[in-house]
Amino acid sequence: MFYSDLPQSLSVEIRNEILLLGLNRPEKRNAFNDELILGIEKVFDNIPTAIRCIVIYGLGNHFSAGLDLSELKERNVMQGVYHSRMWHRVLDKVQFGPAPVVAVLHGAVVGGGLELAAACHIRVADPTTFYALPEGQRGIFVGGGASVRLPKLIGMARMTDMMLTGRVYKAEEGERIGLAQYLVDTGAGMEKGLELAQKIAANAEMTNYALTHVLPRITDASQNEGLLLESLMAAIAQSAPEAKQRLKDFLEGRAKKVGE
Ligand code: 1HE
Repeated sequence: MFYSDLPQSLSVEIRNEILLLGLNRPEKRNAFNDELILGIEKVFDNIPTAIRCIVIYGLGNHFSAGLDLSELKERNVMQGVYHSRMWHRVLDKVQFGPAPVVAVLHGAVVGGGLELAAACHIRVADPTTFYALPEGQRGIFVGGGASVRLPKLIGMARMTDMMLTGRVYKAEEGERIGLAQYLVDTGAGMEKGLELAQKIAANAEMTNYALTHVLPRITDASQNEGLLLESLMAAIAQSAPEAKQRLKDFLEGRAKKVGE
């Protein structure tokens, strides 16, 4: 079995081409101790090759309360750097793993919980969801990649406000500013997450790779380099046999039209 040595605080279920990864520490509001974050790394290091999409969700009433503050012991500067770099390593594996990741959000999505959500490719929220970066109020700074990933979602000014003032974004506002791409009815997040995961799993593998690995590099690149990367990716994608088949299916009336 792929995941025999996972901590109890994670639950893994495989449904055909979709892997469901549950944060399962509800008594601590799915706060991330090192065991939990390293468990996520183990999962992403060993995604079975048949998996085409991953769905991350939280058990209990919250997605995640962020870093487990009880583990914040006296660290010297270098230990602090390595701890943050460990989070970076793990969340890079989430963002740049073998399959797109959908986060199904509800309740608290705060601190490191928001950093994990930001590393995912699609975020689905329900009306119970709220977003915050309490690091500002706790006297610390983000360390799990928020300063790189969040400004890309909501802009630097909003992240600065969240940390300077403790501002909490509710679900509806969060969807409007780009924290989530979807807002669904209370309790309907998983259904929507799975529906999206099935669509993603049906894409050509190269399309999903281009969107999860190449697009973020293009947006980080200069215009000149980005446009060149886009041309190279476009040419590689269109020459793949699966793309040729999909184009043929459309031209011969076998493929769905846009919106169908
Ligand atoms: C925790 C944590 C935690 C809950 N670390 N133990 N994150 C925060 O600053 C968020 C802190 N948590 C909260 O504000 C609230 O817990 C919630 C709004 C998320 C949920 O409230 P509620 O009323 O449902 O739960 P609770 O009663 O506050 O918590 C239940 C238990 O979980 C309680 O423990 P108990 O032993 O008394 O039952 C809490 O102490 C515990 N708990 N959250 C440790 N975060 C890579 S760097 C990232 C830096 C950060 O993420 S900083 C942000 C930290």
